[in-house]
Amino acid sequence: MSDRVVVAGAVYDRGRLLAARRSAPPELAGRWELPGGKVEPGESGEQALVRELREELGIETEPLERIPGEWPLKPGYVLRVWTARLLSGVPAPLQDHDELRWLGPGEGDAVDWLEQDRPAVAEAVRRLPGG
Ligand code: DCM
Repeated sequence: MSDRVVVAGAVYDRGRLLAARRSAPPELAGRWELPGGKVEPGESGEQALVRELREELGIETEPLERIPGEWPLKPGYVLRVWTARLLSGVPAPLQDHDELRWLGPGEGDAVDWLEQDRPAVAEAVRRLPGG
């Protein structure tokens, strides 16, 4: 069986990158991630990303490009990451998160990222204007 895909977004707005602090499950709570979630059957990665960001944060986004690579999560799951542009809305922690932060250039290490997100975060920060 192939791995289940989890998609996450490096959401940019005005030169800053959005970081989200997980509130669940207990083993991940308090750590920061690029927000996203599982791809459902019949969805593309981009469609799942737009849906997850709408559900979890109440924002509309446009996926821009896939960050090359794929990172293992818990057994049977892999993480794929896209850069995405904020189109509308103000992100709010509606599900799964208890705090959000916009990180400017030079602030990529300001939060305690989940280990599995770090390679994609490093690449996303490099793509920030001035990053
Ligand atoms: N996950 C992760 N890093 C992300 C997004 C998700 O490690 N940037 C993990 C957390 C969960 C699983 O993927 O184990 C599914 O995410 P969710 O619970 O948000 O649907």
